[in-house]
Amino acid sequence: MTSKQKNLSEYTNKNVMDISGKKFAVIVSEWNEQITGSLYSGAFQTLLDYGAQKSNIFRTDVPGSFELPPGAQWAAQKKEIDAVICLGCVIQGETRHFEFISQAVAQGIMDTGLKYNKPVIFGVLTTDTLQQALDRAGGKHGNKGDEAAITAIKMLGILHP
Ligand code: DLZ
Repeated sequence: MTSKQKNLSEYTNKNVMDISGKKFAVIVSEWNEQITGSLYSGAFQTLLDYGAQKSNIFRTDVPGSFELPPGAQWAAQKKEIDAVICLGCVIQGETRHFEFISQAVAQGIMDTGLKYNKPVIFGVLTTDTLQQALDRAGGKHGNKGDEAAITAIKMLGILHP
């Protein structure tokens, strides 16, 4: 359930580190691309709003959310990349695929961040329905892509001030 207090899409504090020279890799899942495209638009615009250069934002698409961890690892190991943002959307189906994918992706993304000591952000929606995903990809609950970008910036300030 989205908590109003924790909705970083409404985060307005611009007193964050200077990211004009920082390079961001954004790994985007093609599965549920209507949703992940909106997440990307939100993340991209938020990075620009906070001072990132357009030429310092590098998008790479992967087939599904399950492929986000290897995509993140590929990006995180590059010296020039400062932070990685992973965007995906896993929607509950009739089988247990949802649990396997969500768990593996969350763990893989966490492991990658710890391994490379860089922000590697989990911008993956895990919802019961398409409508819940739409609500969180530019709908009534904001855009989790914005939140993922803000989280990357905040973690950069903590890990590499
Ligand atoms: C196979 C699959 C299914 C059923 N559902 C989703 C989903 O809701 N969201 C998502 O991002 N990907 C899904 N996939 C694809 C897997 O992530 C992965 O691409 C394939 O299992 C191949 O490894």
